[in-house]
Amino acid sequence: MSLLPILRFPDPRLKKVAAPVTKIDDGIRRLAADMAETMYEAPGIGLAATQVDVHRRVVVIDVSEEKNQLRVFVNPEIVACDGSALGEEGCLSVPGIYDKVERAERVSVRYLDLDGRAQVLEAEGLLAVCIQHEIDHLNGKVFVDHLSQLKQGRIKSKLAKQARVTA
Ligand code: GNR
Ligand code: NI
Repeated sequence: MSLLPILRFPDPRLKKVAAPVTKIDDGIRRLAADMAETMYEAPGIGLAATQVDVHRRVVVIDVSEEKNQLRVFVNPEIVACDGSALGEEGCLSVPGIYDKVERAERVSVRYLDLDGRAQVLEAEGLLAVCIQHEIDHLNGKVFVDHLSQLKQGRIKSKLAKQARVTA
């Protein structure tokens, strides 16, 4: 297993739209394992392949307290959703920035597991938020894209300033 470098907003590679996985092979299983290791080490509750500069539709999520309930989603698609709620979000690609985003409260997500079997998961709460956040990444979207232009500008200057002091 290996830790993968995480792209930082506003890296233009975060805007790429990921391609569907056509075959679940050892390369995809290896990618999912490396992404899980990277997510746990960060630490974070989710990671999309886009964030590690791999533009394929693969997501890992673990919202459990004990960090022992890894979920891997290949080609995830929201097939139904309802309700809406405003919740505070953060992102490993936008370190130190947190803001409220409106999301569906409940989602049904269809995806393939690592054995290539089609699955449907009904999610709510933090898991539902995280699934929506990760599918946004696969579509080239970061949570700050949901914020006003004014806030996006402030976030960019704050991150640029951080980058200068840590350089
Ligand atoms: O670790 C993460 N925490 C989080 C908190 C609220 C809403 C979404 C997230 S996802 C984030 C990890 C990440 O950047 N995934 O893309
Ligand atoms: Ni993110």
